Amino acid sequence: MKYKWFYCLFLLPALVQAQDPFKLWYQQPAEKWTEALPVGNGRMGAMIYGGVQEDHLQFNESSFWTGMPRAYARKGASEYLGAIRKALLDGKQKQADSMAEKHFMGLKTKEDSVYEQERKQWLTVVKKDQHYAAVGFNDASWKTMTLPTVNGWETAGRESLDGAVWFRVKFQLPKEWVGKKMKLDLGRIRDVDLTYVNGKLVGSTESNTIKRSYIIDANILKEGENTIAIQVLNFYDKGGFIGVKEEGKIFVLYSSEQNRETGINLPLEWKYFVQNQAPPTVPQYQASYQPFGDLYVTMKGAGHINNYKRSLDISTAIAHTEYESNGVIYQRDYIASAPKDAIITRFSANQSGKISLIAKLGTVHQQYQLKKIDPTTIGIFIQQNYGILKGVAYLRVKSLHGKLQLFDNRIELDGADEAVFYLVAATSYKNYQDVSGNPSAICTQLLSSLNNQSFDALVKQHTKDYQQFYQRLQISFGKDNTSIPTDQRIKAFTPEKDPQFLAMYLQYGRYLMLASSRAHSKQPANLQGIWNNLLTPSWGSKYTSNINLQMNYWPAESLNLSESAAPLFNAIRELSQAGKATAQAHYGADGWVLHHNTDLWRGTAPINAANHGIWVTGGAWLCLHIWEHYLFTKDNDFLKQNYPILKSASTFFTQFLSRDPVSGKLISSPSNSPENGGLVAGPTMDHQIIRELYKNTVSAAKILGVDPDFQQLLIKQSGEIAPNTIGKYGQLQEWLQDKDDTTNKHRHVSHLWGVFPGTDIVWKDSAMMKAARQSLRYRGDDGTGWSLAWKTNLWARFKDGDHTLMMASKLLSSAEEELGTGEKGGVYKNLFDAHPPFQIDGNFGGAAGIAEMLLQSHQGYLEILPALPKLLSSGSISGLVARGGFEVSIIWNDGVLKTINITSKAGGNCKLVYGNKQTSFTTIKGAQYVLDKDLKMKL
Ligand code: FUC
Repeated sequence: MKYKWFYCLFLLPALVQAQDPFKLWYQQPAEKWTEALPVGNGRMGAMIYGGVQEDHLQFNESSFWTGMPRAYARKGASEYLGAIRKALLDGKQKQADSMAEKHFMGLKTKEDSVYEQERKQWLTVVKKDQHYAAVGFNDASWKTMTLPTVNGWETAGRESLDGAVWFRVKFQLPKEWVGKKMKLDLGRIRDVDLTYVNGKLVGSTESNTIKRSYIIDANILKEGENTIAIQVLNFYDKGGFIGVKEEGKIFVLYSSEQNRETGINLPLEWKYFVQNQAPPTVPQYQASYQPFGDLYVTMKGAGHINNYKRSLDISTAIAHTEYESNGVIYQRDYIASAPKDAIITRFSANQSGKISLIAKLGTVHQQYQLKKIDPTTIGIFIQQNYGILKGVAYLRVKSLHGKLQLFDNRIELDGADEAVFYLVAATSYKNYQDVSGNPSAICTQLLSSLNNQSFDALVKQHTKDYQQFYQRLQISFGKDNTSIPTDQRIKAFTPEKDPQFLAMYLQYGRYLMLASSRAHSKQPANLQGIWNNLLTPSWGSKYTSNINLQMNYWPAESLNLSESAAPLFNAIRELSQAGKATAQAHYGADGWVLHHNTDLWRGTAPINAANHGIWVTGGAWLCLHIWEHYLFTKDNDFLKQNYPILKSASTFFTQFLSRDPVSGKLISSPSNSPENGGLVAGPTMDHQIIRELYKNTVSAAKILGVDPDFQQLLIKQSGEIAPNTIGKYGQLQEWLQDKDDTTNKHRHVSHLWGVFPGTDIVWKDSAMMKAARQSLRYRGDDGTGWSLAWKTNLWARFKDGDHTLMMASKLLSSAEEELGTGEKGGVYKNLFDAHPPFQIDGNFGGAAGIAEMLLQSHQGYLEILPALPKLLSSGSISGLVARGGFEVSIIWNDGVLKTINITSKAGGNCKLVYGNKQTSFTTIKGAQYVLDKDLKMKL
């Protein structure tokens, strides 16, 4: 019955269907960031716009964050723990919340009271100097800005500008308006404005939300030229004139007796002057991931263009742009090489001497220097406004023929046959406690390791490296729609017409994983993977650990990219150290704890607000990834190395859990059911996670033969934790009390954690499974990107293939509404997941969910095609991985299994279930087993 691998090799070609490379492609350059194509090597990432006259690569480096090493836990917080718990048990949620808000949140970069003082002082200084408002002030030397700046300074060439900025404009008052009381509308201004007309203060407001509308007395205005001067004071992010969304008139002056439509438009070109750009820094709970730099390549003399195309081949990880101009075909290839840890791009043409260009480095950070490093290299040196880290990037050019000149701020090349650019970047970050790195030295060393190798050789090395992972898994769902560009394909997508798009989405998830999380990067994929162009990205582009960070790694094991989880394990190890201080300060407990967010500096204390920041099971959930890595790989050394992390996490809960006087059960308090319902005692999700942590810690201890007493303690406590409960609507209760609101469509489905990704609720307890399913029905089928992805996985675990497919298809719908400017959960043109805005968890969770339809292995056996939708009735997949260390290939046809091929990577027993059939056999490490639709071993 046992088959050595060489016996079965001949069967493999049948399983792995030949297919076209998976490509994203477009007929026009990217206009928006979410149209640009992402490349990455785990540590560096870039977004490629592919413009003809000017190409733009916006690039990132995974350790470039704001902030610095510091303490996050609030000493003395634990003194309030008892009182907060008691208030919750007494039903006084508001009181518990305000006490927690005051005494239990983690530390910010500075205390709010200190900041208020600094802010007051700064305002006094900058407000003192108002002579810029005078009518006679000469503003000839000031620069010009077009207003409004709807997205803040960032779109007006004044990125990262915080501080005091003066604006001036002149306008003509018609004769017939003289003597009238007027109104001046300016829209929203961030954060404070002092508005003057002809030197007189007419209004001042401090608010991000109030639209400025000021009355101007008749005696202030005069016929002919009048002057408006505004001092704008901005403290953090998106300063300036941000709030004019109405069509038609923007800055309007009108008679106070009439409506604004009768008014005159003020000019939109304003003079401006930066008076002071050092306001006190705003306190932050955690740091933000930062953009690094930009490479701009301007093509000299680009004429009329034909046949433009840009693409990203995810089977080779090569991006490409090409077009024809004046009979010459121009080509650009881009790779993010992991072996060389560099982004490399080649500009070439099919005729010699046609490459003439100017290449420049830039950044959205305000403090930077440009410098020629050597005859073929320029560099950029960046200092952040809000952090300690320095960033350095070097750009080296290697050209074929032509005239090459380098200056501090640019590379100029004329009449060359081709140009290859090597871009490397590094920061002074060494680890979360050490920022003594030398980024220039790292850049020099990275460039020297390129060793003068040809572009073709580097591409070959890159492709080989990438494909060793990528090619492990192949998938086909049949029909596709690749003949139309990807932006149109998204709009045309239905699973009937283009099932292969779902296969591509799965592979794209794998591509993004390899691009944003590789062992050498040390940093896990954050909320945006590795790609970010904003100084103040949504949620800081950090690591939210109440679903998002974990979801990023859902596909890592099952989709055969186990090595990509290495940065996550690195982060967990560091968090398990950093989280000890929080466990002590906030709970007086041993072990480690992580709340709902973390950052580069491994903050573990509660942040944002008591109603969702005090949530204790972020670290315990991360421990599931350690255990699952073991289950999928059976790597005993890994388990041994990481067991102390599980033990320490469990230790925390053995001391943290408290007794509910009503039920007598152990409960988690204070906490919340993310991010729904506020601060409570005993949310269901926590109990599921803690039970799972205990179970896995006990299993690990048993395998390693250690800690028998501790095992007993965990087993005993586990039985005392408040159990899952079915409520009055047949739902799985989200809280201790039966208080679920069946109309609540909240994006988090936290109490279903036990169904997926956990295993606290499985089909063995079909009543509980059905209650969980009922809860999901109540929550509905809509959601943010990641919420759709979670629901995809849940419906797969409920074994409802058609519902699963419906959810996955929603994930693949266009995020950009046809009409208007709205966005919803779905995909952007570059197939990035939209929360909205862009958040990468949906890409990863969605990829995992598609696989979950085809194979599940969380119940102690491999279930084949557990949730196959009717519309995916024929297909094949090879290289899926199941718990137990089995690599699985499946072919199915007309909704029926045809063949399974299993490679045992660790030996051991293999139990298979397909429909109502099952079989079980002992495997030998390295051997392959082929079975038919009846689960009979094939000869
Ligand atoms: C959690 C979610 C939000 C968002 C944020 C990054 O707080 O509730 O929807 O995804 O993380």
